[in-house]
Amino acid sequence: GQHESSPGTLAERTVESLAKYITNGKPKKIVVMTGAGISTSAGIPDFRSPDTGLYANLARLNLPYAEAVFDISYFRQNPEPFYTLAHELYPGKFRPTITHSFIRLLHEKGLLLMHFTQNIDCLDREAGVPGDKIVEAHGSFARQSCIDCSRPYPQDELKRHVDAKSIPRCDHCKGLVKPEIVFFGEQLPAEFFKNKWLPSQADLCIVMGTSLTVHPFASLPSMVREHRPRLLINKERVGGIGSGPDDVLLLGDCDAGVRKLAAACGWLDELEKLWAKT
Ligand code: CNA
Repeated sequence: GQHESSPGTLAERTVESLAKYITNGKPKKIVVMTGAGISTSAGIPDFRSPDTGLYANLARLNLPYAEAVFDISYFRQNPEPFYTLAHELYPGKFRPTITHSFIRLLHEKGLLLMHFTQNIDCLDREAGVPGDKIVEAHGSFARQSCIDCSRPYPQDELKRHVDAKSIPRCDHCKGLVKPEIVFFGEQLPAEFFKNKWLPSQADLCIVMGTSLTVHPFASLPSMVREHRPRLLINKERVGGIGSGPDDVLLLGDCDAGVRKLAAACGWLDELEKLWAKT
């Protein structure tokens, strides 16, 4: 076939070849990039999957357009749809997936350079990935503040409001309080810009569960240097990954793809045990 004498780093563009590359004893730096698709099996809907995605199910919130629920100028006028959603999605209700545990396993093996995630669900932390190995590119529910005076707001107070489906307001200026998740029209956190060059240092990049449609996150995989393999584990092909001589595709469910890769590396038992303890 045309890949038999591939000019790339991998002998073949297969999971088996990739597993040999990962486990060949030479130190490896792996950058993982993820999105909502790694949390759907935990029960958290993604945005863009037809039928099951949030955007397909927002009609009940009477929004002018689906993205309005995460639009900062819309939120100023009408914070209720966002807080309805926050009530459903607030961390603590969901168990990390085996894909989250796989990212932790990479860390325990000393292979994880950084996990860049667009997710706001904190499931990577809950799976035991340390905070200094995570860039929450779109923020998270871990902090909240006033959208006018920027004063921080106590976590337990916010949680009370989210549970009660009421709208929290700043104690100082009465401005609206919002979890520090990045809305459309808002700047990404400084930690994203501080770390976004890291993919250029990676020996391997693993992209999972993202449509790669939100910028600037979507440009991270293109920062990986030539001849460094890129693996895509996703239901659909995205971001042009799959055409390079060292691109490997595992199309389908993330958890199944991660199990396949772990098995090829000889880590499957270890991974299942790690996940069972989570
Ligand atoms: P998206 O645009 O909804 O894309 C999800 C991608 O994952 C699609 O390509 C799907 O085909 C794919 N996918 C879905 N389920 C699976 C699965 N089980 N196995 C493999 N692939 C699957 O989501 P993105 O993350 O790319 O979009 C960026 C937004 C979504 C970010 O701003 C997030 O904050 C936001 N979001 C986050 C969460 C969360 O924190 N869990 C949930 C919903 C949306």
